[in-house]
Amino acid sequence: METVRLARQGEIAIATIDNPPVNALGQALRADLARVLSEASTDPAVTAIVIAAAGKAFIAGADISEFGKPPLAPLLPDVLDAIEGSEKPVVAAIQGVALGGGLEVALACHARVAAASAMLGLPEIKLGLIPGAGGTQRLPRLIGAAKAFPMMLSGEPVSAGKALELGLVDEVAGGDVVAAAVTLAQALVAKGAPEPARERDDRLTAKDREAFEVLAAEASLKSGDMPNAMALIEAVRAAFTLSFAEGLAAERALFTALLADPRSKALRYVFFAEREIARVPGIDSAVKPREIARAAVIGAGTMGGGIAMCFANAGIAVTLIEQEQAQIDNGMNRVAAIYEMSVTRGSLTPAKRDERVALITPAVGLGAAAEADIVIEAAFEEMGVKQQIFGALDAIVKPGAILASNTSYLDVPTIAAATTRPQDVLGMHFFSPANVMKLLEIVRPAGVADDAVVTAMALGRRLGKVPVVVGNGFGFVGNRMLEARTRATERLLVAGALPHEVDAALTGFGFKMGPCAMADLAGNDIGWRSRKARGKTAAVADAICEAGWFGQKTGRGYFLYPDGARTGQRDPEVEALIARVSQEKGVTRRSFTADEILSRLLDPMVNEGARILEEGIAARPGDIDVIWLNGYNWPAWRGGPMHWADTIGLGVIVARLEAQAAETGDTALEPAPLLRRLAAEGKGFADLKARPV
Ligand code: TC6
Repeated sequence: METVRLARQGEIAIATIDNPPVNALGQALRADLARVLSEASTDPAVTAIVIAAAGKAFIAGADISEFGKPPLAPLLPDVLDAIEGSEKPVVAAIQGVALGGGLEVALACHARVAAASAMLGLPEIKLGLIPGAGGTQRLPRLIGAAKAFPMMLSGEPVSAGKALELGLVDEVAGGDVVAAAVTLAQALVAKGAPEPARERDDRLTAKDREAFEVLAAEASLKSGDMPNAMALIEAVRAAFTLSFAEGLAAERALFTALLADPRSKALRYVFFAEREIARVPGIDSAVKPREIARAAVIGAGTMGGGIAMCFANAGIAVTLIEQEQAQIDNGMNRVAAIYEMSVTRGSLTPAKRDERVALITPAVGLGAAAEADIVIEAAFEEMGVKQQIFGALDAIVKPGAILASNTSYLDVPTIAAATTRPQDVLGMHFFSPANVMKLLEIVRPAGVADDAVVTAMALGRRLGKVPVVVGNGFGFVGNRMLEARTRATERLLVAGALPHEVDAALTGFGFKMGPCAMADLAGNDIGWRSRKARGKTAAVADAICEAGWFGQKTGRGYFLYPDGARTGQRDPEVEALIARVSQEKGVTRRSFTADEILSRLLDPMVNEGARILEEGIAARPGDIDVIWLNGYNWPAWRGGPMHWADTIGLGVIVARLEAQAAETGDTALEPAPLLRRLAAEGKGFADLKARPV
């Protein structure tokens, strides 16, 4: 099937790209584009060419799925060279998004017209790359490096209006963008095409260079673990120091090196994993969501208030329900205070704040949930409490309304059993703070209707979340794996590591926070209570709680937080307490390297992930990775725990787990059968097929 159609309007040829879903520049499209352009260029009846596109995107960029495979001719830079070298003016008619290679196509044209709603950007940085088809050379020539560099560094697209202001487009079309591009093409024929970007140097002034170097110096300080910011600086600098052709070659070399970098591979993997979650195995893609116009949230604590804010932020009316007036007043005050903080910081206007607060109706008593299309329960984490609420809701809410629990650990079918409508009951597990965190685990218990799950997914997306469907089981996916890491932390502390060493290993890996600082932030008493309820112990963590050191809120936990400090300091008393626990357990403490700590923290998580896959609690390894990236701050360029395990090699993980299991006698560290099988077959998690949860 041809991906580019050629039509004529008088003397103007119109090449319309049509390569659903987003006109990505795969090999077929590149070849068709090159062929069509050549036809139009050699047709004596044609005086100018418009490149337009059908569908929601002008061009979403290179086909990311081709990256990492042998390059197929014609290469994009060669196609662009032909466009720019055309003797007949070529005009881009941009509608929807022009991203990455898509914007580079437009930059190679002699002029650009954008629809008012178009968005233009070079997001390669987010994939661990830099523009690789001339973007770093053409954009500075068109708008100056001081403006081009921040666009490429942030990767954020700009609106058509902003693009006009920058000089990136020549015109914003009031009406039909193709018609406007045809008119502009005719004008260019009459007065001669403008200089192609590659021949321009008027923007590359000494002042522009100076401003760019200031920005480059700032960016290099912040480049952290990503090599591409430095590569971007080098490529943009080449626009000043090298000829256009040499600059292109330099950009290409940097781009090619980055393509092979494991950090970029991980980010590309994440790109597809985050889209894959929308396909829920076992549920037909034709199943339609139920309509959600009004919501209710039960419980106006930190979690419930945050969830209500998610609805208000998405423009959905929500009733926030408590048992007593004083509780709902407190909850509403908390919500108002959070909005106020955003106003003070300048991220929300007072008018928007008022709009959002007005969407939240406070109420006392479950009766106020009667009109809701969905009810989300965020009450106390105790089965009896949940069952009572769901039983009562069953008699109140209208037929077809979804009943969701925000439980983090409890058995969702047992909650559903308190109602007469298990087909409408599922879990919607938000993460704290609910109005900020992107992750949403949607728990699909046996017996829930497919359209209820699809509704929760669609709603999650409306709320700006990353919804992942998981199976029912203690701690679902994220918290279950977190518990494996928490147990690993305790083991390490008893064996000889200190809290700051454990945390440093994880922050060195790329996490923003280590497990000890995280526990101190969340409150050590939470885990303590949960352990006690389940009859579990953790000698170090329990002793810290018995001393009343609950974390930041009490000024000390694993670390000291004098005078309300947010960053902890080493606490000699805690370190002595840990040494005492080791002694009581008869353990001779030894030191651990950061690498040893890391594998002892992460390998058990991978093992738990393998069990989760075996048990059908997660549909795909990618779903687990998306959960850890969006809910637990796993560094995106490491691709998530299951991807990370694949990069290490499952054989290595199995050997390390076996050694740890033998050393500690902890059978939970024995490699999961699935992990063993994949390792024995020389495979990775990426070889697994999706299965229904
Ligand atoms: C580059 O251009 C480098 C050039 C140098 C060359 C030398 N490739 O996100 P959605 C698929 S780097 C392949 O759900 P939306 C996507 O997987 C690239 N596939 O839709 C999904 O497929 P599925 C720079 C792609 O409306 C479907 O399209 N460009 C690509 O929420 C729909 O996607 C970017 O980084 C692609 N480039 O958002 C832009 N893009 O249905 C990346 C999309 O089978 N893309 N797909 O799961 C985006 O930001 C968004 O997809 C969007 C559309 C804004 C275009």
